[in-house]
Amino acid sequence: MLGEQKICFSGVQPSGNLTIGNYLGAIRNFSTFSEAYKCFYCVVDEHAITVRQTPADLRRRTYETLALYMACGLDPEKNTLYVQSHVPAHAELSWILNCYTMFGELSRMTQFKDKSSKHADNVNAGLFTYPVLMASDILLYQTDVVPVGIDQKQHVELCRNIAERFNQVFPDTFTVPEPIIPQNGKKIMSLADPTKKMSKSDENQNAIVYILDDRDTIIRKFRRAVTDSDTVVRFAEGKDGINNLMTIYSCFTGKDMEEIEREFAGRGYGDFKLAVGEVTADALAPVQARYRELLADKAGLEAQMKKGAEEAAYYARKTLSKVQKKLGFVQIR
Ligand code: ATP
Ligand code: LTN
Repeated sequence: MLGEQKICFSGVQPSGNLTIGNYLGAIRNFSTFSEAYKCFYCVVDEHAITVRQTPADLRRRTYETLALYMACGLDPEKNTLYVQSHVPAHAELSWILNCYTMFGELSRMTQFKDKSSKHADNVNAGLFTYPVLMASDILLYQTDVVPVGIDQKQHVELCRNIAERFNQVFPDTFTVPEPIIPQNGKKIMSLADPTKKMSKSDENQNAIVYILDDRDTIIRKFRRAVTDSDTVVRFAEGKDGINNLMTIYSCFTGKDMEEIEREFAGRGYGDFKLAVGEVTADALAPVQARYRELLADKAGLEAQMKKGAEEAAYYARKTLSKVQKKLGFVQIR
């Protein structure tokens, strides 16, 4: 809470092209909070460098992620949209919270285990303390709700533990946040291996549908999606590929699983895959058009970054000063 206002915070890494998993699990839901909450949506570039990035790509993707936020319906007048590295308080609080986070709890994070096996040549300390920076993002704004996909639930729970631990020593410092996970779309699976999360850093391009893929590419990728040897469109255990496609279809059409089963009764997987591709392409077309306009205006995006960073820094400073004072750091401002 900030005064009377409830706060919503979330972030996306500019670590690759955004997928329909990022869209359905997170970004699409962000605008639903804009009326009832004060919302902060951050492009978390400092998180992205926990794995190696090419500087020119990171820079370009930072602009692109901000443009996509706006293209997905986030009005910069109603939401604070900004870039993490533009607000130094994130990194400052992160150091402090490192000293209130246990080695054992960080060792249990499944994302750390996954990423350290994927990047075995670069298991850096930042990859390990990643969730502490994420906790700092959230706690700096006295956040009440954090809309994320289910893969981030464990990190939000750790953030709650850090906040509670700190509040026990220094009462009333942080609001303890709740994760908000969508019922439908919380974990979109890879099209190539539907037992794995669709991830923007997957090397197999056929596994991923990007928000910015053109219509033909989207339809082709869905046509190639791995399913099973059955032929009936039915949501059931053991049918991971079809379950995933039905979930995507349901997210884009609003239809529930029974309606979808009825709609495709007596029709094969081919028809169904084509329909999933078409509804996805139709839903993404307006986002893509708006995105292109926004990205063409680089100066406009920079002005937006500046305004967002100033707004965010104002609130972030307040929490950081309060924390520093409580800890016994000498205040000279
Ligand atoms: P990477 O693959 O590089 O780890 P990521 O896409 O998992 O990246 P972020 O860009 O930081 O990570 O994720 C942004 C948001 O998208 C988070 O809230 C995350 O939970 C959500 N998200 C990511 N992938 C999926 C998915 N496949 N299904 C649903 N939500 C997802
Ligand atoms: N770790 C998140 C991205 C992220 C985030 C946040 C999400 C960084 N800081 C704060 C919510 C709130 C991920 O999706 N990989």
